[in-house]
Amino acid sequence: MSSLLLASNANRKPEAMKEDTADLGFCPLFVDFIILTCVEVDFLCGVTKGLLRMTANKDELAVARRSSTTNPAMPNYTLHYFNGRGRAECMRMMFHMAGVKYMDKRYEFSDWDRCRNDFPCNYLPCLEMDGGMRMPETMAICRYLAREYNFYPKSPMDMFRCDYISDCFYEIMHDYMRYYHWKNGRFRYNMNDYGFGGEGNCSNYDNYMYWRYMNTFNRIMPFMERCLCMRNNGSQWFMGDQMMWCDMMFYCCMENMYRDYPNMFSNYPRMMGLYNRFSSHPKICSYLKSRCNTMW
Ligand SMILES: N[C@@H](CCC(=O)N[C@@H](CS)C(=O)NCC(=O)O)C(=O)O
Repeated sequence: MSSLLLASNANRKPEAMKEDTADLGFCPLFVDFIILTCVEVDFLCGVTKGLLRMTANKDELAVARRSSTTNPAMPNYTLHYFNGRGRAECMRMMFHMAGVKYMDKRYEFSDWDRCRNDFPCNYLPCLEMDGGMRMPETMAICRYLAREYNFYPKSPMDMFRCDYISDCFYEIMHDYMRYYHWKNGRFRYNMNDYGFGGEGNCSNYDNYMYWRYMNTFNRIMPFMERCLCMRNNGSQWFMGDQMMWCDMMFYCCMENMYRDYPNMFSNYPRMMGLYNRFSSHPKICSYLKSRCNTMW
């Protein structure tokens, strides 16, 4: 940030700079405002440094202002992800539950190498607004949507609880997804293809990745079962009598594992109940019936 400001000041005449600093302390040029606004956008959206590479333009600034909670006008969303549920499913669910239209852009693995440089951090999911800013990071996107469409509780303590529950389930999903990636973070398009991604065959890698997500699962699940019981004796939702984004995260993170291991909830009866309650909720049920049927 400071180096960017220095770079913009470097184009100015020394006299002008002297005047500015003498009279006004610091007199920013137009370009400084652009950079500052870009940083403000970056900050507002919780986006990492990678986005600073993008040049601010009118559209981006408009997007940043309009998406503020003080202005209810709805941006046009494009959700970029692969042709699977994976990390994007919770976002699709929130869009559906809130009745918000969005473009569900799905990439085939064969397209990915061609497009990956167009995305911050070179991974998906990514939420694009009005064809302008592209925001990375699953949890940042989910939190943003939950805040915008009222799937977040109101009090700071409840937000905290809703966050850690969501984070715990995402932790399990992250390790599960990692199992389907090479060590270098690239997707393993073909699961018969073992190894470290360019480092030759090594089934130890698979054993380790499998052990890792099972270990994470076993550490987190007992606590989540207790957490569920803390409100309404676990007979409703994680936050009590209202479904929040942590319930959606729970379902989306568990779905694939549950297909792989149908008895995974045998030690967690309250969560088994929640899973069934969630999938039979009328709006969710209609979503589950209408969505694309994919393997993962
Ligand atoms: N920290 C990111 C990780 C995202 C991630 O790893 N996405 C995978 C797909 S699930 C990906 O895009 N991999 C890139 C690749 O295969 O090249 C998040 O939580 O959103």
